Amino acid sequence: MPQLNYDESRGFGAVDGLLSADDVASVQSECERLLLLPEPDRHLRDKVAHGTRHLFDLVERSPVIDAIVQRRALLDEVAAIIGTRFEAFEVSFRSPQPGFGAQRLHADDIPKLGHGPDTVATAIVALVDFTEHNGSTRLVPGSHRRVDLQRRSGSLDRHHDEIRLLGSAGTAFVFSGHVLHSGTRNDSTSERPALQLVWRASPS
Ligand SMILES: O=C(O)CCC(=O)C(=O)O
Repeated sequence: MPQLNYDESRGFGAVDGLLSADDVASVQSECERLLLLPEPDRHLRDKVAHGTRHLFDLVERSPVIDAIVQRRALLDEVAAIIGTRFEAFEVSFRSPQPGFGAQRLHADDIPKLGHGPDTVATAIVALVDFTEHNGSTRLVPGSHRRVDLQRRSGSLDRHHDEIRLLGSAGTAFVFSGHVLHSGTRNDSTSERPALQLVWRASPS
């Protein structure tokens, strides 16, 4: 049985050191390469010149990132949230520049009404240290068990129980997709790049 970090009652966990410093540098350079592609070679949804830069469909576009998404330590955490049968639904890169990145608290799935297993798991893999000030992800612990809060997805600017996910570059923050969470405004002087991964449980 693997040693898991996911805390079921709070709806999240962190895998410290999922990526080594070399891995972080490789992913960063892959993303920089894709951000610099000429327009005809870009993905239609990519946003390379926005305040928050995005790249999409990275499993198909980068073997380096594909290999990271397959790491056992990550997939074990996902399985603890949504069971052992799942597929990656979104593998993207999100990088708010200074002054950008604020979002409302939201869930990555519709409100969960019943007591059955969660159906969506999300991971944010930090490509720089996540600090209080550089647009680190926040979440509301336990909100995956609060339908009243999930129904307010996209409408809350803040919640008194919210916490920041802080850690070193290479940490993977893994949470139930039903947990209210969001990016925050990057008040530092550098970009805050991260991989954003979402898995869905396969229908049984
Ligand atoms: O980048 C982050 O910190 C979280 C982003 C997020 O939750 C989203 O874009 O839906």
